[in-house]
Amino acid sequence: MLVALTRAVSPTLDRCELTHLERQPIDLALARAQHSAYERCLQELGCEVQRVAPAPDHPDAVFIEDTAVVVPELAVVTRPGAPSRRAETAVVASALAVYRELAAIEAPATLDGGDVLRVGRAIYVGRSARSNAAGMAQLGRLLAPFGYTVHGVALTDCLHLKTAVTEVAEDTLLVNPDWVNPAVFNGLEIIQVDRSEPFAANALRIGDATIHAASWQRTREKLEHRGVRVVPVDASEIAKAEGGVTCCSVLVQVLRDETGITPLA
Ligand code: CIR
Repeated sequence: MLVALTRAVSPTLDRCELTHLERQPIDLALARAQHSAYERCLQELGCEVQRVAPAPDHPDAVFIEDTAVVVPELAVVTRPGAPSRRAETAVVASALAVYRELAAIEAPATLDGGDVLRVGRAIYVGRSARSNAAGMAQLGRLLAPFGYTVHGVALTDCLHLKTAVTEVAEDTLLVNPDWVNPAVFNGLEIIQVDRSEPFAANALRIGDATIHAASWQRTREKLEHRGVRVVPVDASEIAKAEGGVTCCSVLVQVLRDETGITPLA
């Protein structure tokens, strides 16, 4: 079973962190409706959606992805790069403790989950303004015993690594080549976003389907042409907060047995 942790859209979303975007008005009611539709989409794709406690005073709490990196063997609670976001992690850690051993990124290291892309045993970490070298090194030390290798990836002009690249099918990446060099991902299939849709590289793969923001029609056509099953969702309001479809969930593969819940190896 796949558990998707989510967190409600905060009433303070319009005070979110912004790095590369100008602030524009966010329609809170629409943001909430889109977020609920996203959660329904996760359910329809077979996820058990578990909403953790809301954090109304934390504008960016809906972007739960940044608070944790989960692999089958461990959950690593991050230390987000934006100081305003550091208190978001405690509640997520409690939720994850049900399913995984926990580890944590410790100061002065910083790491945002949005900078971490896992493809098999390769962990790519964006060298962004949010994730520093110490964060990458700590993640590497925590995951090395399980056979993972961490690779730093240079980024330009975008917030997180997963703003620029995500996995959309087995060993197949959707990439914006203006923000990350596709040559870094040697040996993997590459699909490039349509040049007119720079933010279209953020997609969330669930089983044999890929959730993708509905606005990116040209990139969707490219994905479908390559055999990817795309499930479009409206994400206009979180996009104004510099978020995308990966940002709004933390996925945890679990196996329930008679004694309780056990992580899948
Ligand atoms: C931030 O700047 O932290 C939020 N406004 C957006 C975070 C988006 N998260 C993500 O891409 N993983």
